[in-house]
Amino acid sequence: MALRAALRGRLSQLSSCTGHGRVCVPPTLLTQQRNSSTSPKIKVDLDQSTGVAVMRMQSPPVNSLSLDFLTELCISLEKLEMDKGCRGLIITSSQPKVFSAGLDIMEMYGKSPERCGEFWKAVQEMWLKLYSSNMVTIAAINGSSPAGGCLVSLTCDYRIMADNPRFSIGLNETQLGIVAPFWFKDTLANTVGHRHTEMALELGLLYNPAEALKIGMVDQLVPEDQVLSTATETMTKWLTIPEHARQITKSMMRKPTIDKLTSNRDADIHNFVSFITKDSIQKSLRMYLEMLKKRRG
Ligand code: CO8
Repeated sequence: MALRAALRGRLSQLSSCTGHGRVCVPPTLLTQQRNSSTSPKIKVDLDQSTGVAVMRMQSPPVNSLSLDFLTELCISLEKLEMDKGCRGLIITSSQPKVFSAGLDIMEMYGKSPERCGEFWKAVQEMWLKLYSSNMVTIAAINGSSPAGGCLVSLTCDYRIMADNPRFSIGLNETQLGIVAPFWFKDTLANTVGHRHTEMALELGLLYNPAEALKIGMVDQLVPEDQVLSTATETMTKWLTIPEHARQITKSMMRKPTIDKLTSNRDADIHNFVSFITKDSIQKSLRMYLEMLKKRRG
């Protein structure tokens, strides 16, 4: 509990002083371990010789994005972003078969409005940090990646997915009876275009790897055991581009989408809280949770 409170305190410090990207960071964060950190849910290994960090999500069973998970993720990202020795980030999963199951549904079910608001602020913060990162970011998608898991992948500069037809990826929110917010929608539209986004979101489509490649939701498919090595090779190529030019170009492409959320954060939190706490939405979430359990049994 003490760790959780400390992490949350840090997250609120971060989000109050960072609009997004690399701005001011409390000095306490910078004095923590810089090269390699181990925490219960996120493991980061930075190779000093290449400047590439591998971030492994390791929260069994399915890397669902809980408030604690998001808080750790944001702190790890902030540390890497501030580390001049780190130029590239590969995000992958330590769990077999699952990259991330997306937002932790239990964070949205049966929770107080205050707690829902705190959770949503952390989701926003994660997206802002990832989407505006100055680092080259590559998603090494070694398992299924629905909803928020897909969003994490979409924030990256490049996506490599394991070519296993049992895995799926997509923004399936409507299947849960909930609505992906405008910045989820914008991130997908920026990647696959308006028409694919419209169909994907309305139908809550989950794509197998071949389908995801076809619409441009992922950039490359490789055998499961080559996902990380291919990500490392791809990173080497991206890092040969002059850094400043690449960063400005990335910012130019993404800034309008980022600005849309940063100028509407409070309203977006308010919308989320009033939507998710509705009885009808709570009922949909309960049914979805029951369906997940039944599918297992
Ligand atoms: N949150 C919480 N618990 C989860 C989640 C989740 N997202 N996903 C799975 N679990 C739980 C399961 O209920 C199960 O629990 P238990 O062990 O108690 O039965 C356990 O994790 C393991 O799950 P599975 O047995 O299903 O694991 P598999 O390896 O067979 O399958 C999958 C992995 C494919 C990831 C599968 O679990 C799955 O499809 N999960 C649901 C994914 C999903 O639909 N996520 C949507 C989350 S919503 C979101 O991210 C964006 C919301 C935007 C909000 C907008 C509101 C306005």
